[in-house]
Amino acid sequence: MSRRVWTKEEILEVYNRPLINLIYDAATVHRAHHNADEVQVSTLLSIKTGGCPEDCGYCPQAARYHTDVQNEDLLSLSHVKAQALRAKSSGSSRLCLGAAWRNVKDDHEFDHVLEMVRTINDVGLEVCCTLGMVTEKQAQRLADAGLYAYNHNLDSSEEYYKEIISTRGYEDRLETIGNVRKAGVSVCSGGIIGMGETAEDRCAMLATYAGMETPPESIPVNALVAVEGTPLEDQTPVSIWEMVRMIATTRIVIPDSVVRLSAGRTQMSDEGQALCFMVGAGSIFAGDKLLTTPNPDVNKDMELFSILGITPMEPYKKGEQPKVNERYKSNEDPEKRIKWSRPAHTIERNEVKKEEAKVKS
Ligand code: SAM
Ligand code: DTB
Ligand code: SF4
Repeated sequence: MSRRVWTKEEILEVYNRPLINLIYDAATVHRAHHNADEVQVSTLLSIKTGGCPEDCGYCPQAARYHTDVQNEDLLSLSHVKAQALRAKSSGSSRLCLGAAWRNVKDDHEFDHVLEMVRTINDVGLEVCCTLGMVTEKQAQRLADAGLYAYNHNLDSSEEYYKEIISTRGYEDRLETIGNVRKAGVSVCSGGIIGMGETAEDRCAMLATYAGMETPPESIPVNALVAVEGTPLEDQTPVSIWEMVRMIATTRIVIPDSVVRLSAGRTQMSDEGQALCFMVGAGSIFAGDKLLTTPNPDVNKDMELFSILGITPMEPYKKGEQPKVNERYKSNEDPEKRIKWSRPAHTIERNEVKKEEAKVKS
């Protein structure tokens, strides 16, 4: 069945419907396309924190803003594995690794991230990464290491984006999303509300997503977390009604994607979050920290799930577990991998040791 094409104006009409009707319409669409009593839960882990060269106006990790974020180097593999096991035991089906990078570089740090991806995939959790811009080849390497999803947000409309970020363009973001898609990795891409944008900007961003050949499988809707020291520190927090409108509108115009109720939940009441689930939110980030800012306690989230009769979704409910490609089991770029040019070559000393071991056993 072909999908409906939505113009920005049509989406705005949906967004501006009387709220009581919008809630009903979105809840109806949600139930026609999804299991409304199941919510997917992801844990976020900042694997490389702060010191980012970009100027995203909302971000506490940009080096040029003076926030309280302490820079941290890439985490160790054992730390990441411990966090993966912890996330799994607390009910998450996905671990999302975030790095304060402009883009991925083909260096030893990327090799290390590939190791992290393999390790988490082995633990039986879906693995998501958000590492900035990626080339098609890098996205393929992540896929071959067992990556399930990649997060890269458009953040706002193309027009308003320019007010928020100057160090890379909307086109760059679209290109990364395309590269992820070509690598066969599930796309997670959404935006932030509360940055001073208009309802038209929010709907224009949704029109871009709805118009994609394949819209993102996951669409995070973040409410700005206004962090002291960033250019957006004085933004008035969005009301819960705006969040409900945004989630409901996303639900109606992109019915098959999973809408993620993302940053900003510490400011929301249980009842407000319940409305978000009602109108179409099908996933959340759990754990007491997002990347650098606070998030509700996971026990509190599970209590709310229990009140609402929601169960956390099992991993791989919406897609198969990625297979690790044998060719990429080594850290090195296959094209640069050194070939053993003397396979028949033997070293006498080693042969003697082998013989000695045989005699002893
Ligand atoms: N550096 C990578 C990038 O920009 O793609 C990955 C990490 S970045 C922190 C991921 C996303 O987090 C951003 O695109 C933005 O949508 C969201 N984000 C960052 N700071 C935020 C804030 N203060 N409030 C809400 N969302 C935020
Ligand atoms: C997304 O859309 N929201 C998450 C995730 N993708 C990476 C990040 C929210 C970050 C909020 C600010 C912080 O904690 O630093
Ligand atoms: Fe850097 Fe990502 Fe923050 Fe932008 S959002 S400053 S790219 S960490």
